[in-house]
Amino acid sequence: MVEFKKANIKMASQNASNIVFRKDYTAPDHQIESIDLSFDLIPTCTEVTSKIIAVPQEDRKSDDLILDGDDLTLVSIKIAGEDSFPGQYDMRPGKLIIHNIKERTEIEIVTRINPRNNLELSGLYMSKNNYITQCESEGFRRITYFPDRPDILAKYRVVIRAPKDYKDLLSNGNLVEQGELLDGRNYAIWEDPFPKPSYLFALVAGNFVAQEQKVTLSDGREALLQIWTEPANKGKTEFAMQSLVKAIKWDEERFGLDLDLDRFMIVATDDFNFGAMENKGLNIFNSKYVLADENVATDQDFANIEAVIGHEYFHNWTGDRVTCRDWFQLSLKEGLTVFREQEFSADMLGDESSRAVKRIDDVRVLRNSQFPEDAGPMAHPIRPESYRSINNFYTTTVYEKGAEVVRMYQTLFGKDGFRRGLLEYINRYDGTAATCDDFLNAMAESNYEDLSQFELWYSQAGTPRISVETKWDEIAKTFTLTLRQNNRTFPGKPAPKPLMIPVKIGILDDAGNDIPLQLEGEDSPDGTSRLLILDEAVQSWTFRNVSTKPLLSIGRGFSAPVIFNTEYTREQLAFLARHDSDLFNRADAFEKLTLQMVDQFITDLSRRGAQNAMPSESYLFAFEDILNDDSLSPAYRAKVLEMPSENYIAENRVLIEPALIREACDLIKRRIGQRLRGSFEDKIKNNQTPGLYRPDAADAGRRALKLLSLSYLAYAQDAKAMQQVRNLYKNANNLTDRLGAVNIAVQASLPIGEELLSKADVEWKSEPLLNNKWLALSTQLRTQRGKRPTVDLIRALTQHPKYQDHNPNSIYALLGTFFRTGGPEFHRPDGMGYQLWVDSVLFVDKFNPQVAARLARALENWRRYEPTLSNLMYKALKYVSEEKNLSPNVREIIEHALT
Ligand code: 0A1
Ligand code: ZN
Repeated sequence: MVEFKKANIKMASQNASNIVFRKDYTAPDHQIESIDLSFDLIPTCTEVTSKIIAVPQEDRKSDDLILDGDDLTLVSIKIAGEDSFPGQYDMRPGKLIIHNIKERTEIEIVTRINPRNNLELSGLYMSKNNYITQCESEGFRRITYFPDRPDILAKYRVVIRAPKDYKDLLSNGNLVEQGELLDGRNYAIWEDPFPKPSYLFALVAGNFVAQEQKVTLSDGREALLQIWTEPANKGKTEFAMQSLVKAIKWDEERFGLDLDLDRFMIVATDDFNFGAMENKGLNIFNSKYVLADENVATDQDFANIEAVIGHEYFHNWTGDRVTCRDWFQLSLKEGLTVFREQEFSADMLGDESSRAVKRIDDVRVLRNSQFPEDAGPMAHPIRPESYRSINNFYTTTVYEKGAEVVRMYQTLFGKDGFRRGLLEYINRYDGTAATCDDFLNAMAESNYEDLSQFELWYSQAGTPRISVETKWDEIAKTFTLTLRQNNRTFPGKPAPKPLMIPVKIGILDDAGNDIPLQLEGEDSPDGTSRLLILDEAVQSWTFRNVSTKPLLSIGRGFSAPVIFNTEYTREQLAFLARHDSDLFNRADAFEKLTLQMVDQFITDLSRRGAQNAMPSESYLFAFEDILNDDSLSPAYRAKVLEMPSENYIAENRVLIEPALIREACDLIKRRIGQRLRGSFEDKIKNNQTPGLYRPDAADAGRRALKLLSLSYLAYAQDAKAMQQVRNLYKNANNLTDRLGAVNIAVQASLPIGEELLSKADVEWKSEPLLNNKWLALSTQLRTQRGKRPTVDLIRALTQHPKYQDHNPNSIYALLGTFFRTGGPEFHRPDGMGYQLWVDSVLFVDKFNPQVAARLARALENWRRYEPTLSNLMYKALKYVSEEKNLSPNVREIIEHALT
């Protein structure tokens, strides 16, 4: 039993002055017209000279020009060409204040920074010997003193000087000059014609190879596309390049938005805190979202690359050309851009069934991680009201729920109406910094709609719950639907108001066909799917001419980010899973059916061992029916029949008991594997993808259905399947299959699990992407009786050569995955899992608070766990909270968790 240090010191009280509130926003007193930046790149002592033109605003409150700065060594300040003297400026923590700026003034500031020591990966840092920047959200202040806020839009000119072995010197905009200096160093000068906020500044210096391609834009202009990588990664950028070209074409066609630059560059780096960054004209990417070939990337990675390349490219209009007034508006660019990315990916898939798979996936992300966030201590509206560290608010709420809110405009106004509203927004705010209200108003006004109630989606947190009641009057042939919305209340906040919720419904007759829908008061039926607008606490609708027993299909296509509390019987769910014309809802019905069964298993297991429990015949029938339905694409079948994740099951339970959830899932998979052996074997046989590897949706779908089938058989400890897993690992011509095989072996605790893992350890050499995949796979090893606990192995792996202890990808792959998905291996009653969490959070916080804060979030929902575990989690959180030098990032997370 681990004893966390005694929790007897009072938690440091929140320092109110460090909290930023949305209501406190004031416009800047000075704008910055332009900035000339010059860099003398030296790893431990880079000199940065910044010449800004500050312009006082007429309605200013003060003549003080306030500049932000963090971790900078100030060398000199010149004001209007003269050396400054004492009294002209003041230094405060994090600020440099220059007094008396009453007219347009040039200010030159020289600072020194240490990129080599910058392990936070914010500002200018080094990845091996390359220089990289990351400025969103507040990294620019770690490069020079500047008003580092998104509503300051300036023109940038950048001079980069570097030793002669640095051949590639990149920044935003156009390359105006490059060459060799007298002392033999190289230099390059870049000018960005578009004014931009500081968070979009980027600089990259190093030795790279570039894949290049020219595209002709819709207006006939030609643009140069470049993807820069380290030489060792040459040949792995073809897919990313194709994705970029597709994204450019898609934005032209769908929204009429053209690339506005002559040159668009992407750089890949292994050292990056997030996925990628939309710096104007110079996107910087985590290499896992750029590099791909059949040996380093899985089908999922290929799909992710297309999505992230699209996402960053789409930011060029929604983020860069129109940016955010302040960081509370983050969802203005992120929710919108995630929505655009989702639509792009869906359009690239084309057919209805693949689009449904994409929608199911996106909704699973939302339900798996955003719903718990909205129900937990970090709940916030998509436009938060306050923060201590804005970096903690790059959340699934801001991104994914934000995207659902944007999607609802399209659901309300149709694709054309949405496009009209988006273009109106861009027209109104091009070249400026806007707010969520601006977006809503542009949408409302261009569609002649009053959206004042819709605005509540931006200010109310929590997932709305809607109770559903139906009544069929057989004689009158009417069907009445009553919806009641219930929104989460927060102590100290005003009572929530009813939201405006688009609810798409259909009604099935007893043969499973859609009934034509005719509301009371309508002369004739109109269509078989209807969009109802729920905008009161309780509302009813009555449909006419419903002559056979009806069954409601509600929230088709997931028309709003809400939870419908329905009371379907098992038979009704099975019926919907078989017949609903809406493919999303079909999958949803099947998922509900599975969740009901899991609940039953958990109850049985906790009461009486119940090792003989069996899924019901009707469940097995529905399962097999879908599995064998060749009218459904393999990808869709694989998606529907995949067991819900343990986390999602946990999310749906009142009390979380990780060991029981694991036991129930394993048992169910074993039973399904035993009972449906023939059908699974048939799927394995008929879903081979011979020949050259292609990452397209059709082949990927076949691989998914084959791996799913193999997995169920493996859980049944089927001898033939074990041999197939081994052969698949050995003979696969692609990583999806190879990794799939190890994953199955490890998760189903096959005797060959450890053997395959050690093989992969040796065979997947010297490739960071593969190292991380291997680390993540290792976290899935199940602790077997009498054997070394997985948690010990994870701790030991932090010393493994594949693990880079300062690299975010490594940390997320090993520790992040383990804390998020480790189930009972992490949630151990002896506290060893939480001890590793404490040690990791504290260790990482010393050099990278952003990454540490993300790890820290793993325990925030501690209150929902069984008492033994929640007690230990509480102690672990308390222990971390007592660390005096905790970063504000981690402190914010821990304090939220504990209050
Ligand atoms: N704007 C990027 C995400 C991003 C945010 C913060 C970062 O560093 C702290 C890096 C990237 C996007 O949405 O793609
Ligand atoms: Zn984004």
